[in-house]
Amino acid sequence: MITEIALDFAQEVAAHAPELYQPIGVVEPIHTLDAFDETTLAQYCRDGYVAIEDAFTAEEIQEAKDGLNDLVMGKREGFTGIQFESQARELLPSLGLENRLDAVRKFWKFVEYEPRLDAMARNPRLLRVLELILGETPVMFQDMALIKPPKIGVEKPWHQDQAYFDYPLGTRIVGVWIALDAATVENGCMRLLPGLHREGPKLHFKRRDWQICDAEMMGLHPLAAPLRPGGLLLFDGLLPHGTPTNSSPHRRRAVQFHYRNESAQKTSSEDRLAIFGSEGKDVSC
Ligand SMILES: O=C(O)CCC(=O)C(=O)O
Repeated sequence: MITEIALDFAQEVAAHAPELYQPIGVVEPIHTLDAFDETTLAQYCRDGYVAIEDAFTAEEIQEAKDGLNDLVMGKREGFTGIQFESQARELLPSLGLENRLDAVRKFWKFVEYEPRLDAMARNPRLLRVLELILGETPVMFQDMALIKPPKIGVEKPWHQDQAYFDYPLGTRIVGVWIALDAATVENGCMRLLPGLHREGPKLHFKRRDWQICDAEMMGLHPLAAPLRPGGLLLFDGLLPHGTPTNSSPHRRRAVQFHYRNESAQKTSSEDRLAIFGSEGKDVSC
């Protein structure tokens, strides 16, 4: 059965300065999830991230893409977590149902509707690595996918993921970002700043998104994390990261899951904003 998808479009946002995402080098991935060991864990703790090639097979990646396609084609009754790119307003009517992914900005809360994406989040090889990092049973608490379609994919400004989550500082949070297409410097692969998670929380401002001030990030020296399809990036909830626009003709689909340690307790949004929020702190950006 096909259901009608509500057309929710993202707000239009200003362009970013290209030099905000100019990488000085690229990350060096390890090969396969099974290769993640104590040495890799030490590297993760020091740098705040680890990239892993060939974490998922070509079949698993195809299943995930098919899952996203079914979501945007309206094949999952009751699913509403889709936002389209603001620039897709004109494009969307001309796209057939099967090409609608090329207009999507983001999906969220899909695992309960799409078993193939749920299976990805519960992959045992991935959960073994997460348990090593978290020191406890991992609990997935957020599922999301930023699609960054060709030509119109917008920026995700520099931020720390923990600024979005109501968990107190000290909670172990790991983001898992999985490439479904080749993620390249040109089509908007991840940029990150190795080791900066150890500097702790940074103030976030409402600008093009809930983000770290451009002035604070300008002139720093990010690495880019190009990945083949099936590669993934694991990163700490306090690691500053972001992605530029995709003005290339190539797709850059990805899904991400966030995990916490099982015993973590929630905090309030007020407590989170007292740490990460800029409001009332007499600072400008
Ligand atoms: O997929 C992207 O472009 C960025 C994702 C990201 O950094 C996030 O949502 O935290």
